[in-house]
Amino acid sequence: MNVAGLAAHFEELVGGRPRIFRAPGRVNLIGEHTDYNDGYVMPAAIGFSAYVALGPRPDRKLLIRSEEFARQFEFDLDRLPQQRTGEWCDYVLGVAVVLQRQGLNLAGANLLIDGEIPIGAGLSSSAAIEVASALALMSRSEGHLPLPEIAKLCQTAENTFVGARVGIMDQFVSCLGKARHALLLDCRTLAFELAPIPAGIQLVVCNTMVKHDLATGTYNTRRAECEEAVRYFAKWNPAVRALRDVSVDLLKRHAADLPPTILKRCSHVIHENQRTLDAARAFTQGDLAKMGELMRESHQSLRDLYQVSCRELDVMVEAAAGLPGYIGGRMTGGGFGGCTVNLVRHEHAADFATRISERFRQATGIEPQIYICSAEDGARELSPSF
Ligand code: GAF
Repeated sequence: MNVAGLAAHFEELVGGRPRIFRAPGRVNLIGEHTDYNDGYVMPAAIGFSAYVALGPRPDRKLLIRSEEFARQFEFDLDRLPQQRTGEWCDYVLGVAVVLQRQGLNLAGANLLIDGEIPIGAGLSSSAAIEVASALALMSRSEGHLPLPEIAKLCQTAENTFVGARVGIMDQFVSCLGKARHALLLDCRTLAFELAPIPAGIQLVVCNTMVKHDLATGTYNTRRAECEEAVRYFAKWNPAVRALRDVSVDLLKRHAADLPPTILKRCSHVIHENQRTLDAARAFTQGDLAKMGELMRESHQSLRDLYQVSCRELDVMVEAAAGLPGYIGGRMTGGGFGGCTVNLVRHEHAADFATRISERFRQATGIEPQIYICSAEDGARELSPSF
């Protein structure tokens, strides 16, 4: 449904012209599973978005509907559930709860949510719904928060309410992404730089159609493994607060003493941080060969050391090799399914999409979806100009 269609449907269901808020999904070019280790990431916001249409209510109720799910939810703003319901509305409700906990006085509203980001594809449909909901709900309060604070608040909602211990990357780039740029983010300080995507390069996102679900165990297990490593290194150097503080040298010195699994996890994170900084430099200098090499190394490390890839993601990465215009690619996002991201020269992008689909289909029997994307702007209110 397009934005005008969403507004028309809102008018039909609820009456009155809504305000509409949009927040994009993202693709991460490099820097995977580094955000919750206080490290570096380099995502870009993409053209798939979540939309929230909002209209005021005279009472203190929050009515939440979706274009995708039949069930609708009604809550009393003075008695919002303080624990997740296990339903799709948790992403919106969690944001409302955290806004209230931060002292914002919310007012009654009807919300209609629409999303075009494939769910469970690792393109951050949840973060986009959270960010669009935060903008919408804040528009019914007197408070105003800057975008980095909104990103943090949405992350808190996902951590404490939904129960997925995600880092800050997805919410941050959904808020602050910029058209034609990737965003190099220091996840400790939230300082960021925009890295222009070289002219003539297209982001081709290939969906394996294998769904992943962050709230289920393995993601949180990886976080716990990183925390175990931090506890170990902090015994030797109390300045170590996160894997970000562990140098390659320190890692080498203690490699023999670490349990093998923990060694693999920290090797990935520590080298991935360096790769991300190197990639940002390569990108800015237009050194695409270097960028491609770093993306390939990142994938291998995620596959062999962090162990968050899966057969279909590996097949999709291998299927890109040697195709005309291909610069580099890797799995993107949390893993265990979802998408790969590929840098492809613009003039070859359509052909790349056709040929990688064929190769993937032959190897797996699965019909993939391929999205030829560009980097887009972060979240904002669309109305009244939509
Ligand atoms: C998911 C999480 F939401 C992010 O915070 C990040 O950890 C990513 O997985 C892995 O890099 O998208």
